Parts: sequence; C-alpha cells; structure tokens
Amino acid sequence: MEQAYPHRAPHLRRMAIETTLILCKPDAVSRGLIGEIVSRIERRGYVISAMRMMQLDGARARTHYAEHAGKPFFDDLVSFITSGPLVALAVEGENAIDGCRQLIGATHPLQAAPGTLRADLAQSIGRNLAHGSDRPESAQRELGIFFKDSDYVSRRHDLERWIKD
Ligand code: IDP
Ligand code: MG
Repeated sequence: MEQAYPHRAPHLRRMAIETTLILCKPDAVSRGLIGEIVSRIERRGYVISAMRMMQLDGARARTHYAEHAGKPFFDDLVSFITSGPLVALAVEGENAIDGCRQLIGATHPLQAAPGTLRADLAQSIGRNLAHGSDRPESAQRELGIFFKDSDYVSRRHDLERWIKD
C-alpha cells in the first residue's frame, strides 16, 4: 500500500485518489440543478478536473450504458439520456467513486438515504438526476467516452492542500 501510487507527491502515495465520471443528466439540466449537483460535489471536497456540456448521440449513449443492453428499460434510458443536454464532469478525490455514489444516493429515490441528491431532489428511477461510475473499471471506461487526455486540468495542488490521510 505504501507505494501504491509512486507517481504522486510523497504524502499522497498511500491515498486512494480516484477519478470518477459524474453526469448531470438531462432532467438535472432542464430543472436548473447543475449548480446544486456541482456544489454538493465541491462541498464534499472533491475537485473537478474536466467538465463539458453536450448532447449525447445514440451510439455514445448505448456505449455508456452497455452493461444495461437488453434490459427492459434500456431503450427508454437511451432515449432519455439523449433527449437534451447533459453536463459531464471528471471528479477527483480520495475514494471519489464510492464517495460520489454515496452523495448521489441509491438508484431509486425512494430507497436513497435522506440527504442524498436523489432523496432530496428526485422522485422516480427514470429521472434520478445524476450518474456516477460504480467502480474503477467503469470510471476508466466511461471517462474515455466523454473526455480526451487534453480535456483535463491538474488539480494536484488542491488535492494536496485539502486532503489528509
Ligand atoms: P445507477 O445510476 O444508480 O448506477 P444503474 O442500475 O446503473 O443505476 O442504472 C442506470 C440508470 O438506468 C439508473 O440511474 C436509472 O435512471 C435507470 N434504471 C435502472 N433501473 C431501472 C428500472 O428498473 N426502470 C427504469 N429505469 C431504470
Ligand atoms: Mg450504474
């Protein structure tokens, strides 16, 4: 564990700094909740290293949600996620993948814990405001769908200042 991240500054080498993909889905953009989502992420202490607003085409949407291909809700999911603009964010921090999933809350807003984004601001499973990658392999794959290397800025100094092990 000591040398898990040898390319990082000495005091960050043992820390589980991760990058995750967060989407403010089209319902969040339409409802004016981009700032609310970004604010919750930033207040938790995570940092944004890439960000873009775009409208997904069908091919990219099916790639992004490939794990759900064949499920009964897949076509609706693809048509919803392509129905309007979304905001994609690359978010960094210690255990950022699980941490962002925690602040987004369970998939169905009724099962999401109070205080989470989905419990506080959403009603239905099909309009649950945000996406967060669920594990490192998903994060790497999904980030590649939305961002190229040159889209990222370095937030290393902010991470070093505000995160301590
Ligand atoms: P997650 O967004 O919490 O990771 P997933 O199981 O990966 O949830 O599903 C992706 C998205 O597909 C969900 O956020 C939700 O909008 C939609 N979805 C998942 N399960 C259902 C369902 O049973 N009916 C309708 N939509 C669903
Ligand atoms: Mg998922």
